[in-house]
Amino acid sequence: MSAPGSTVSGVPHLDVDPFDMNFFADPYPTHELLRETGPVVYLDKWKLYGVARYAEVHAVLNDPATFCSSRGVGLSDFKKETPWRPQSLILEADPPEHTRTRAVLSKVLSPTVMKGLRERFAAAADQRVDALLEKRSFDAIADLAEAYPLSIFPDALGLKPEGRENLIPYASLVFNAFGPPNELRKEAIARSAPHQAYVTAQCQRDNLTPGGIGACIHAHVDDGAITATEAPLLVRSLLSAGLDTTVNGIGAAVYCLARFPDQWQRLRSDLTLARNAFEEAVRFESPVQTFFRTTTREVDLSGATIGEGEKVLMFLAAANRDPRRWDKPDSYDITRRTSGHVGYGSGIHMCVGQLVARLEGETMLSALARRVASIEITGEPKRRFNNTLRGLDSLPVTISPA
Ligand code: 4IA
Repeated sequence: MSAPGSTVSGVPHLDVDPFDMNFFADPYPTHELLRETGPVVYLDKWKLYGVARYAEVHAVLNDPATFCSSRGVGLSDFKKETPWRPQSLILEADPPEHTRTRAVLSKVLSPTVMKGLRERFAAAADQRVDALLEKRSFDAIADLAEAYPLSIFPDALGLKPEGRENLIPYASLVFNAFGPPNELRKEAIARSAPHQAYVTAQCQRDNLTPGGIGACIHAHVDDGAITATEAPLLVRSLLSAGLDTTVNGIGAAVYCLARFPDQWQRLRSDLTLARNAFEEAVRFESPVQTFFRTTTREVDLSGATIGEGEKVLMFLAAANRDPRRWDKPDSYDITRRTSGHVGYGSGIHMCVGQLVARLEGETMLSALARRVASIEITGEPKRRFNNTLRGLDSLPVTISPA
């Protein structure tokens, strides 16, 4: 006999859809329900297991042999369905294949490479903030969170100027496609042909400027680390994962600092907090909200039995606010010890571009804190709906000079 709402394997079922608009509008009550219902839950709507507590999210991320990525990190199981685009050689791969491709991206996004980018990023951030101080009133999403990464990241990769308007729509498609076959996913894929064509072409060696990160990936063909067929797909990973994520991360940070003026003043009085203020925004808002794994065998997870070939949805955002792990989880505190948050994942797949993200976040928040006295929200923030990304579509603000 099993209790009502419970299966024989002891996993409680919930009737919630974590991919619908009402959920996106305010996910926090549902995150709490998911965490408090049990360490593992089953969501009937999409036939998937869910984990929303920090301990289980961390455990799943750190057992890649049991919870694999090669069957896709979206709802679609690549063993049963053809992927909507050629499989990523890093995100959607397991060891040993993953280890080799990861090493290449790790090298081209290393601390040494960041040293070469820092001055350019800092100058572009200062320039962007100066331009915004001229306007005083602007949209913090379009004019700041999007404009700043767009002014540095495509150049750092070595993309030609034409066609860059495809980058954000392409990334938005990638993140919608991780979700279930709802309207967001179906419409994104239906409109995807021009964005896919653009990205595929820009990943070719001939289309990447010498000295850029894209060209550095191709250079690893010459030393035998990867093949000429693999290189364009690894460039594609940076085009997929490197822009919309930092747009939403910077958007989250500005939204936090505008909503919590005490934290803004704290940052202004100590610029060395800029990097942690960004990191805390990544914990607090979790721009990448969720990810899946697929079980490679039957497994016991915190007392729940999960069969082979099941999809497990990790609620990174809920783990990042789990009161079992965090003091005052719902407070944005720029002096918090943020290490251990899973906003960049954890384990062997943990964000390989995290140093670029942090460099962008730090340079922008530092530029703002040096030059701006106040950030006031002057209109209704509008949410942008995506199956994986959390962020705003517009955030009207007025700033005053320091
Ligand atoms: C890829 C998780 C997200 C940031 C991501 C998206 C796409 C890829 C990697 C990571 O295409 O490899």
